[in-house]
Amino acid sequence: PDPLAQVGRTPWPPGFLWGAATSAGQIEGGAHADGREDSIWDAFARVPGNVAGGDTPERGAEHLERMPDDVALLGALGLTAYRFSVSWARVRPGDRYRNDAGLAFYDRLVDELLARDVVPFLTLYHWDLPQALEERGGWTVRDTAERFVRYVEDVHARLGDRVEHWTTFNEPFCSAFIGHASGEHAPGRQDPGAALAALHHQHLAHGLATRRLRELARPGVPLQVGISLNLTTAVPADPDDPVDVDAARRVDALWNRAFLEPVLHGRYPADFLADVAGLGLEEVVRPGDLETIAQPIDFLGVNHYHDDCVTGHPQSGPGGLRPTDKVTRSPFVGSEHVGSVTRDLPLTEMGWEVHPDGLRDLLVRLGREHPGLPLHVTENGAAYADVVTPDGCVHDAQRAAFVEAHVAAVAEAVELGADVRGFFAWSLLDNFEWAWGYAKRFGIVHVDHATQRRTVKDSGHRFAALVAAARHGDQPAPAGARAQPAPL
Ligand code: GBH
Repeated sequence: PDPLAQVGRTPWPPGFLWGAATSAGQIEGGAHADGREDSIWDAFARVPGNVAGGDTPERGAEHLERMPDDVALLGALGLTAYRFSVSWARVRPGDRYRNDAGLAFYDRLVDELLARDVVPFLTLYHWDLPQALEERGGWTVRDTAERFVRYVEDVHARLGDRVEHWTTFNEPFCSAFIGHASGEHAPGRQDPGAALAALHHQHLAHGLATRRLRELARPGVPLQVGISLNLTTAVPADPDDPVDVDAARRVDALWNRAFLEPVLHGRYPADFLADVAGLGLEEVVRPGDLETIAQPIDFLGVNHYHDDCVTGHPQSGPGGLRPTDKVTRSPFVGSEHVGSVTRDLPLTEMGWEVHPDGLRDLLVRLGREHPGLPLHVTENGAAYADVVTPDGCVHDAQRAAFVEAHVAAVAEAVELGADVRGFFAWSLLDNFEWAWGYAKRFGIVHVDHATQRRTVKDSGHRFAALVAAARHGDQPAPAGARAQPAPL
């Protein structure tokens, strides 16, 4: 089927948000501008060996200075929403005081977005804890959850009159387990107990902040609060092997249900509790916490890149270790014997499987299992190398095909009844890809890291055409909404 025609026919809910996503620690740069102090990623990246090529987020994509031009790009692509995150270390340097100069940047960003009719979709925590708090125990201590609420109050005081969509956390799985168990991400700890404490304290911070945001809501300003989780479909490598079936159950528990169940239902799954028994979770959960965590939310953010085919016989699968696999500790606390295997699917440069049907099936399943909970695809995208031609064009045929296939998969999910309200491409810009530094590109807009020049890639043009088809269907696009913006 022709994807453009397909998305043009899809009954997208009114006001469906078509956006692109970024995060502060990956694009802003200005690590020490306007009084900002280190986040854990600034400190982590300075340690040799932690980030590929010795890259640091110091410059990012220099978005701090180039923000108006970047917002103009969103407009040129015909997007209706922008998902960005706020840097705690910019708003409360060292978590000591409210930094109005830091907040002023987000104030200007929101005004710039609204002036272009782009809906601001704000994330409060995308992995960048102030380093000063890490030195006091970071997410392993309960106090950090309380301090998070003070930070949220400062952000809301400045932006709450204009921002309707608030996401508390981005992928707490990664900050808990990749940050504290496998240690590939900041703060780089390798301690299962620390990972479980971080998991629980982020949940608690989510609940406390959600409750506080409701108290702070201003009359006449609608407020929608949610959380973005990286959810996956875990498939056993051999469906007839009970060891692999158990591995898939463990990954589903650790990756999906240890987040969905506390947030939506105020309980940790019983099988998850059994898998991590004795590793320290019991010591940090206090009476009443789970009630606090289960504040009603208005939407669930779904970040989806790939599914996972898993085995309980590590490295015994058909693929074994892939060239992109780094040999590190397992992020799977209590299930360290579980490993991933590669199926017969194309892979991106991250070594992640390309499987758009997985996104469709995940959205349909979430819709069935959690009726009444609107969904936003808050991230979806792919790392591939770009081909920059002498005439200044950037070709990325594989990413363009990836975007098209995934938008079509979301269209199918909508037709199958999933209540999806938005889709955000990861990412607007090539950026600091965490432990991979600038070596991996996810942008639909190319960034020349030497000159910071932006160029819309073929995938950006393709996404713009899909969005125009979705928004206007068979109707001609209104004047000013071009399906194929000229390269900028
Ligand atoms: C997102 O997370 C991030 O939100 C974003 O900042 C980032 O730039 C983007 O993706 C691209 O990486 O269990 O150790 O084998 C990525 C979601 C979830 C993908 C965990 C890799 C496997 C890690 N990730 N997954 S592991």
